[in-house]
Amino acid sequence: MTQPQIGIIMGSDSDLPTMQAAIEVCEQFNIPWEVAIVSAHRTPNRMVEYAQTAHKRGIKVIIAGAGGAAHLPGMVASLTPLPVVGVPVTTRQLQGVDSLYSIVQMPAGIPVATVAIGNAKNAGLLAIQILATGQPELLDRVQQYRQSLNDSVMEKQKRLDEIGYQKYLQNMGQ
Ligand code: RP5
Repeated sequence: MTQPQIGIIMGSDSDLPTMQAAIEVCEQFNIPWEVAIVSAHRTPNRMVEYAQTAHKRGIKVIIAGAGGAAHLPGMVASLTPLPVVGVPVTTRQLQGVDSLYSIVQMPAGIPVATVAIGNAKNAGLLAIQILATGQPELLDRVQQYRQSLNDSVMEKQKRLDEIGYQKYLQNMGQ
């Protein structure tokens, strides 16, 4: 089994459908990952253990997702020298604004790189880009990914020019 380089953790299994997108990015770039349920409130000792040992096990970046009183990313950041990417998970009552505010407002000295509410895909990409600073081959693949985004927009423009905006909207189901 290859040593995981990206650790993906979340406060509850109810966060997994959101965090799945980060796992998929790791798989897309063929970077070994691990996933764990680590709750700041329900398993505080496990959180401390995970955060203090991750770098010793070869993890290079931690992605931490949590919702509501989302203390996991910040607390993990306080316990690890690794970069931590925080994912605010959408909540029913406050739509994830609570999670965002909990994660993003870190005190100076202990940063968490916070992505948009529910955007675990960007968390995965950010983790890949952090890794890629020390891996030229991975950096090339990030460039290729960016080129594919560019190509897909240009394809859409071509189709828009060909069929016009009304048909384009119909094809979009609007
Ligand atoms: C947080 O509480 C978790 O990150 C999750 O987003 C939220 C709700 O957890 P469950 O009650 O669904 O386990 O700690």
